[in-house]
Amino acid sequence: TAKLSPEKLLCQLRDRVNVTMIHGSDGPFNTSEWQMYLPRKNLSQEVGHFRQCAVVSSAGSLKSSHLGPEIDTHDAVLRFNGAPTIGFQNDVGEKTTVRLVNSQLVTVEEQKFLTDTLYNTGILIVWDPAPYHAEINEWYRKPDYSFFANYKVYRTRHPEQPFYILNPKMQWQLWDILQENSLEEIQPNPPSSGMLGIVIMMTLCDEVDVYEFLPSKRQTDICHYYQRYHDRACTMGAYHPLLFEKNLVKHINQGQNELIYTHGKVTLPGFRNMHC
Ligand code: NCC
Repeated sequence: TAKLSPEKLLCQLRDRVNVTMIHGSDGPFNTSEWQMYLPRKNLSQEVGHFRQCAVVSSAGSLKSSHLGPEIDTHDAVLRFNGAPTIGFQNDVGEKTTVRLVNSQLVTVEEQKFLTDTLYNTGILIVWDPAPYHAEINEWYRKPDYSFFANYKVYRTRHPEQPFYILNPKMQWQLWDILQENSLEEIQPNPPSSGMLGIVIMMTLCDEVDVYEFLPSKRQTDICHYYQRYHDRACTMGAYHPLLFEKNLVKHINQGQNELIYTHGKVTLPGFRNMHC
């Protein structure tokens, strides 16, 4: 269904999706109070750049995949929300370099973001659904979840751990490209953490292997590899335009199709290695 060639689509992603983190010099965050909480270094100053990266979805189809050792050979690994490694190393590996979490997880008490040691490894990035192409000021006054308070608490307790707030402009720049390349109208909700994480890693890495975002032969109604809960919407999408995200990723895959079936694996180029 995609309208552009894979090469053109990759260039659109590179040139139109601005992957930045909120910095102390940005809009309403340029107060002396916020300077105490936001990381001083920007993300690329913090991590430099990576050669081979892995993005590990949280899908139930990772169960019994034995992909752990392969995932751990990457220089950097990105995981999502509360996805654990302990007890699941054989299927998902044990390395966590970046963890992308949504603002609901950071805000809602029951999610235990402030106390679960799962969150204390790697670089954290939080994102929050913003109104379509809203200015940062407008979003700041009315975020989808009021995560700023817990962000500050976490930063006070773990001042050495890099913890970024994703600039909310990115989600709609990406959504516009998803919409332009789909024949149907997409629900006006931001992309999933999965899709955001893939594009974040394309900015930091030479090459990105994504696991079980496109489901393998192990596809299942089990939502997460770490829970018993069944829901097809986890794979197909309900709130997030997941199906459209997956079509787009399939279109730009540079790996063999067979590896989708066997490993749930797609390979995407990093933006720095693309010639547009
Ligand atoms: O489930 P979630 O996503 O944390 O999964 C992370 C990313 O993995 C991909 N995925 C997941 C399951 C599956 N069967 N197939 C997949 O492809 C998706 O790309 C997904 O984004 C989110 O995107 O932030 C989401 O977060 C959860 C939940 O908030 C967190 O896990 C914290 O508890 C949302 N679930 C609910 O709100 C009930 C989910 O809709 C989106």
